[in-house]
Amino acid sequence: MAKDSKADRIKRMQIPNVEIPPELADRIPPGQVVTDRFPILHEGEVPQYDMTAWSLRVFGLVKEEKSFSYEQLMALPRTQVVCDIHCVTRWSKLDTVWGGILFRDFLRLLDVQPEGKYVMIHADNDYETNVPLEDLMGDDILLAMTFDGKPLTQKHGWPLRLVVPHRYFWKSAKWIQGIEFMAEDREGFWERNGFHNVADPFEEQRFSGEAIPIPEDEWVRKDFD
Ligand SMILES: Nc1nc2c(c(=O)[nH]1)N[C@H]1C(S)=C(S)[C@@H](COP(=O)(O)O)O[C@H]1N2
Ligand SMILES: [Mo]
Repeated sequence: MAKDSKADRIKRMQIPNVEIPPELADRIPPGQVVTDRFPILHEGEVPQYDMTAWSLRVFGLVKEEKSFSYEQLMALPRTQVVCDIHCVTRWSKLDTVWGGILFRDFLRLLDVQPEGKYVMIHADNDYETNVPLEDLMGDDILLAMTFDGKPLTQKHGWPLRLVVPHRYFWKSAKWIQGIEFMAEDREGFWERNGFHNVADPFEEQRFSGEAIPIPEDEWVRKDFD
């Protein structure tokens, strides 16, 4: 891991004394701050796409590799999910409204081999994040196309992003390009760089190394909608 990695910087930050309204207490994971705004966080530049050339590629332990055009995905049945989201940099946003394809429904279009128990999400810009398949089977896991009833903005992942509300939000990859099924778990980008492999916000699984409950307010200085 790099010497002054993001995980190291987060570990060094001071713990603010945050008051949580009692009626929301059980929805806010330890060490999180609620925001009404929508922070924009990612590595690299917002990608631009030629949608006639865009596709979502499914590969790895599937009987048959498949590529889905945007049109094909648009034609699939949609589900709406209302959920709370939690970023490892300490912000949580409650009651976010997403629309898209339920991952579980999408899976029915694929022939995943029985050994394909782990998933790597491939996204721009060379972003990867890993999730066990089991964690993608819930009724709130989306390949999302809309936020608040409108198409995703480019900064929030248009045309397609994953939404995995029960994990820190870095697992909710924006600008998805590929879904790989694997027999063994493999670490994604942040998972290789000091962050927890599982990333359950309620267990405060922020870092792989020492689990120091120290907040970060880095996101406050970032872009918002
Ligand atoms: N492709 C890609 N997806 C990504 C990231 C990224 O750097 N690249 N950052 C993750 C992180 S750390 C967070 S908190 C959320 C932020 O999503 P938002 O910008 O829509 O709030 O995207 C996640 N998905
Ligand atoms: Mo994040």
